[in-house]
Amino acid sequence: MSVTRMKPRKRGRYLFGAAAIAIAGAAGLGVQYGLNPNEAAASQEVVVGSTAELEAAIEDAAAGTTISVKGGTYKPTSSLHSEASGTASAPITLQPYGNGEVIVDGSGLPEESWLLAIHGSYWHVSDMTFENSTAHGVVVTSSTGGVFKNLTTANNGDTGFNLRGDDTVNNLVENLDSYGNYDAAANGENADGIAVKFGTGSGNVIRGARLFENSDDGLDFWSFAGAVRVEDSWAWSNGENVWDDSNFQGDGNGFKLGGDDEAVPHKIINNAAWDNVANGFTENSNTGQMQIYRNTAYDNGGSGFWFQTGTARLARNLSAEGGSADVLGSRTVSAANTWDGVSSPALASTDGSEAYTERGSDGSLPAVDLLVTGSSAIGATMGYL
Ligand SMILES: [Ca+2]
Ligand SMILES: [Ca+2]
Ligand SMILES: [Ca+2]
Repeated sequence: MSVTRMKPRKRGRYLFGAAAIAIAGAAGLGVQYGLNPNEAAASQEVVVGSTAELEAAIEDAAAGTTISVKGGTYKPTSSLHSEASGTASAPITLQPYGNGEVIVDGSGLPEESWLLAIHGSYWHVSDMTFENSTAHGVVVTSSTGGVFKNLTTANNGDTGFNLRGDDTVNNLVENLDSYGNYDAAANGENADGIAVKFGTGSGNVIRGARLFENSDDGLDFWSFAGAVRVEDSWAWSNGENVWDDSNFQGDGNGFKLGGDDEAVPHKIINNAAWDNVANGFTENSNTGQMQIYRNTAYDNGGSGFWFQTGTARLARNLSAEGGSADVLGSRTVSAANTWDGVSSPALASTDGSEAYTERGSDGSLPAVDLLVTGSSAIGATMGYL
């Protein structure tokens, strides 16, 4: 007598309680409730607890899918990849299950693989770590309406977090920690903390980031033709050759605000750059009318602020202890900065170790005294404006 094994049930797939009730209640009333059968069917949570389940869940994601990942370390052997899009009302959500700590470790990937590769819109990814990739940590291509919150991208083989591609619109990257990223293949020339590069699009915002100890730059907007707003973010100790690379090529700017002859009016507000190998804030070759307001540069190897060729407007910025003088060109507009004669207020602390303090439970920046002045007239607040 043969034994027939029961086919294992697909576990961990169920409707959100509230969604299930809403759908049941809306049966036959889809129009009235703004639901159609397709949307209702797609609205589901997938709970994953193994690497294979994580790979499949991302591969199978569709508008309305919530992927909830149990606490643990996941080690995929190929890129976590999706070309699916959510919608504004039915995003694709990737998040921890409950309060679990989720680490996605890319050290088992083939060479030159991106760890999380999303080519689509309305993804909401939060509260997870992507580390040790053989190339980029997270790459989000041609996304509208993405929300990437409380992520850590660390020790990857190229840039930690990337937005790129045409039609990169209205994405929010909030409270990112991105550090230790290093592209050995190019001797550190390319690995930034966060890169918004090689694309176009408006409405993108970076807020509350800590970008440090990356081989190239903290932040880099090379060849991106769309204004980005960067606020309340810190970049430090980028470009230091801690990898003992005898042909090291990392640049080491805190905030590199352009390149490849783009002219883009980025808004750079209430950020701080310290202890970077090169400049704190640099236009690179961006000639656009950027707004550079209430930022602090301290003890960078090059200039605190380097805006030589473009039309940037700089106001109420604090620069101190730069290795080189601040550089402004004839077309910049400058008022009420330290180099305009405003005296630098006293700094409460210059102890950089404070910046490593654990974030708040909601992912917010830690409270520090580092580079705090208490001034409402000049420099960064070292918190949220
Ligand atoms: Ca570089
Ligand atoms: Ca760079
Ligand atoms: Ca270089």
